[in-house]
Amino acid sequence: TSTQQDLLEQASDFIRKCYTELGKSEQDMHIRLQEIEAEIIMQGHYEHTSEELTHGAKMAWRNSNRCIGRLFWDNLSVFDARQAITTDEMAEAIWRHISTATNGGKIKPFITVFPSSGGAAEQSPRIWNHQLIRYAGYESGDGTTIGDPASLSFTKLCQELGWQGDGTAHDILPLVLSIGSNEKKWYDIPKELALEVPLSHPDIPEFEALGLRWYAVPFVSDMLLEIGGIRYTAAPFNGWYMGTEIGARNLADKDRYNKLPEVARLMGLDTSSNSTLWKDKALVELNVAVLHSYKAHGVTIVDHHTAAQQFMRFERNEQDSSREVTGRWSWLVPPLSPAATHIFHHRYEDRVVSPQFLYQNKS
Ligand code: HEM
Ligand code: NRG
Repeated sequence: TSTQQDLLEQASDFIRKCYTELGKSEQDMHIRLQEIEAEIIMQGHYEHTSEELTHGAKMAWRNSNRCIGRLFWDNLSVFDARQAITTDEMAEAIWRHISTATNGGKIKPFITVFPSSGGAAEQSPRIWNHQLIRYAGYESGDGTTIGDPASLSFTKLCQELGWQGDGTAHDILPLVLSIGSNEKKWYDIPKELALEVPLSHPDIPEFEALGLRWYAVPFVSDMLLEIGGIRYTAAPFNGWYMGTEIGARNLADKDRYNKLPEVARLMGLDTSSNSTLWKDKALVELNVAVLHSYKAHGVTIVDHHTAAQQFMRFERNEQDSSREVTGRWSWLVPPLSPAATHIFHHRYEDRVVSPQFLYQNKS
């Protein structure tokens, strides 16, 4: 059939690239391609070997146009959780991922890959959290928000499922899983797994009193991993934070924690006019506090200047390997001092290359 033909084409495109990169022989490649063709004809889909899965996931990271952290694409470790067929088994695999990747603060990039639907979308495993660890957001009576406004709708879903938060600004949301069309199940994240960093500033002692904190590791959990036409709907991954994600966006955006006014007040800045650049000054010190605190707690983090330099090394490596670097400028460029990085002064082609990470429907 035509869908089988499509799948075979995508599979063969992937196997050729993958086996060439891994230095395998023509013969190995042909044997494998025939095996895959037979599998597709017999069952409508095929299964990756663990070697293909691992290299495919690395390629997907390498092809992530919005990611500045791609220098380290070949250092991704893969947990193959394709045998997990219940949500309980998924949760177990996720606890292992969180604890191994967090590694006491010395963060290691990991991805856990759950079963692909095998063509039948009704069987797909899903993680409904945007990130495995994230703070809840609650609407209080007066129209203000407690916690993370970005989590408002997911927090409501959790409450409908029967979860109850403490109502603080830093309640860690539960893990919400489902398989196929079965009902969603929620799991409290074991407290000791979620490493967090309270924020302080190296030379503003009063900063600590703001009570700001953030979790150590970003585990993106709602994207689909596509390798050679096979779609993994649950494949949470993590690297470490770039400081600006927290200091220039999560804590600073007006529709997130909106902390610039409080930081400015603490610094004694004149906020009566835009032209005092009080927002810019507050942004810089907030970002200094983020980098300082993660470092002081032994939690891996990268500043945006270093990340941009690492990205430049990635671009050179790719050129040396005769691969084109694709990218999305508007995401690669850091939100703080963008023009101080080379990225600002370059152009990037935002072309889709497979294997890749894709957005998928949120309900
Ligand atoms: C996006 C940094 C590891 C895949 C991003 C963004 C940053 C970043 C700053 C933009 C996020 C935003 O603006 O919201 C890093 C750093 C890493 C790392 C410092 C450290 C190792 C990884 C890994 C993967 C990955 C391990 C996958 C295996 C992606 C993808 C996006 C992204 C798919 C786009 C996310 C979206 O569209 O929401 N990364 N990353 N990154 N990264 Fe990375
Ligand atoms: N901006 C989001 C996280 C997105 C992914 N960032 C990474 N990914 N660093 C935030 O929570 O601020 N990673 O895999 O390391």
